[in-house]
Amino acid sequence: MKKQLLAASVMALATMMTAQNPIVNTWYTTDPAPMVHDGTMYIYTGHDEDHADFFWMQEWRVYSSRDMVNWRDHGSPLAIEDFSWGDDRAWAPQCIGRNGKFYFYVPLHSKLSGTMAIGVAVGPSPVGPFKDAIGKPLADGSWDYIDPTVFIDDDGQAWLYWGNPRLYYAKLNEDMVSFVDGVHQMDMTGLDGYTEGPWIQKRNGIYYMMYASHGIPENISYATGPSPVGPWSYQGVIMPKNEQASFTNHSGLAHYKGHDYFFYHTGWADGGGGFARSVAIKEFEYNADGTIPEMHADHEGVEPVAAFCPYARVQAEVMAASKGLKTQPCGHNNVYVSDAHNGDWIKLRNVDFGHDKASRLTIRAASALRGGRFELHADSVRGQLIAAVPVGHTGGWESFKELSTSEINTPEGVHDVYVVFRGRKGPELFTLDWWELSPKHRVVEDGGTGMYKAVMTEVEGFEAHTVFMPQDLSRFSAENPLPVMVWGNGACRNSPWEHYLFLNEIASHGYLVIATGFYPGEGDHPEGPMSSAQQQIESIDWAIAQNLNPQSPLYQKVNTQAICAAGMSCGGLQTLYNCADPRITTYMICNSGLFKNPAIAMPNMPMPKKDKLEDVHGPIIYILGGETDIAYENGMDDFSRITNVPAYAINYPVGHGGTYAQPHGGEFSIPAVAWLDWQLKGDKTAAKMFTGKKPQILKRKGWTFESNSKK
Ligand code: FUB
Repeated sequence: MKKQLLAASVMALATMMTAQNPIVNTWYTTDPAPMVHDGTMYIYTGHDEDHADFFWMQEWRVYSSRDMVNWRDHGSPLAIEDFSWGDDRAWAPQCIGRNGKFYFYVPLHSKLSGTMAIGVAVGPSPVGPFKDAIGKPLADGSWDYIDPTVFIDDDGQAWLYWGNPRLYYAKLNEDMVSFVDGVHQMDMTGLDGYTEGPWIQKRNGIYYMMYASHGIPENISYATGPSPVGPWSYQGVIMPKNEQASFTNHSGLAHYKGHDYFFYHTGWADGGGGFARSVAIKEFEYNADGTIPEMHADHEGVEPVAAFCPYARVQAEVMAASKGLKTQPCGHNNVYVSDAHNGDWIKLRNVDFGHDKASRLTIRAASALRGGRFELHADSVRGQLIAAVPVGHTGGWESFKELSTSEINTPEGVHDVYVVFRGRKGPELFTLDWWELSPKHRVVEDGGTGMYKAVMTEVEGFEAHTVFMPQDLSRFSAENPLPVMVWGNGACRNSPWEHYLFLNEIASHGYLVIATGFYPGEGDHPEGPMSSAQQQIESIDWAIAQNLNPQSPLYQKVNTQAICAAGMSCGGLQTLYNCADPRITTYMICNSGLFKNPAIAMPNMPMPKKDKLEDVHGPIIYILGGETDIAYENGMDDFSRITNVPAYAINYPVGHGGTYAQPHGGEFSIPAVAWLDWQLKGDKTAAKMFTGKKPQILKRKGWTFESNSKK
């Protein structure tokens, strides 16, 4: 018997570790209503209380995901207390956005009528904070009034539907919180077996009314029609009854990142059942004629539609699965993980470490008792240990402390990840707010072809900059310091992902290269707002500060008298915008030049006039992509105007994109390194690339060369 029990619990654990359904294991979640907003899938749910014997539900909850498998718990931004006129039964909700606000429609028991009513809350974001929008019910006075569903038709008319066992509807005014012409009863013809839980959607001009049917126990069925009010034609059962261990079922539909999903609820979480339900998801494809196929509840759930990045702060309440844990609110939209005992865990799926490494793991944890040990494992609860952090007594379950370790064993590529709580058997160990692997660094390619293998790194506290430098800084000193290049990106991107091979190559020749913009994770192209010219100035400030800071690994290793300001395309304009900075020694303008006709510039590009060139106070080189380079005319025009300093223009016929993305930055890296070696290190051999009767650049295939210097 003992053996059987053990086998059963091992099986249950194995299912928990592999199953994606139900999607939340910390609390019971019911009546899912999906909403896609701004690239994120949100699910609004009810919440069955633990150990309940009826739908004694007190609050609504919100979860979100960008990959469909790792779900963030946003806690409960709306509860019965938010409605002064309500006192019980926080049943099936739905939320929708309009004009920058979010309208959260809910059924609850009304103190005013003693029956059920429909309320509406409003908030500034999908996760609230929400407040009762009108201080009274939208519709009150009937036990039928449950389960609102809402949609906005293509003509801008919003519709609200609800009801059990009859279906009601109302047209919403543009304000979303009042009705155009009162409440109407739907003609139920074609809505065969209608019970409750309506879900309305429009697809390819067809209106779909999906609902729980023939209950209880309930199927999910649907009908279609040519208008928001029918007439409806019954289409059949989508999910048959008795398959998900809960006598109710409640469904929603959403299209996200090219996939179609069906949301429902089950009694499958630990201790689950008819009053302890949990949300599940199934992916499906519409049939060619627009009908919905029959589906069956399953434990497998859905596959990820995006990779999860482990290098941004990971909220502990983001989970693909968990064992033994709960979540707790702590202020608006802040949630932490609680109830952790020895062996409990959180799983994250499809976590992409790429080839980046982290230097530190920081966690935010608290304990009112003796704490325990935070462990991060790859692949399984006992898989490769990535890092571990001991947590001691902090004075309370919400007395959070940041704790860290620098012993990190970062795996490569894509893995599932487990946060495992370890400690004494029996007591609660510690609460966890978040964990973070930082800062990132990566050896790009083979570290570069120069004498000093380089590394690309993110620097803590130096927001929106990426640093490339030799890995072994012991080879540099006050006698042999690193010259500096500060770089602005093409299109004023706020990440050097287009140029990192080129920049890394330069660093491998013994340079400290500081690029404007966020560290580019592998395959990751951070976009965000455009960068500014000021970020290049911050790069110079940072290099100088490092040289003066005894705590910095670059202390007394930076040649602050040898600084090249450089940039590609828009980054070249940023460089020329900054050209008067007296700390700049030399300039490298790549695929760029001041606009002869500023009217055709991109918005927010710096657009100095041509007289700005008078502020250039050191040797300057234009590295252009030949006549097909969109910047060719502007760059060559700049070059022809510069007379007060040595100026060079070299062209390689590849167009505006240059060769930056080729291995080691391609052909452009050759003159770039030679220029820096000449200008910042005084290397006479390197100078030959640009000087003499036949500059060596002309011995390389494809290049043209011009100079204003007689030498
Ligand atoms: O969750 C309470 C009720 O159960 C809902 O309002 C119905 O749709 C059913 O799921």
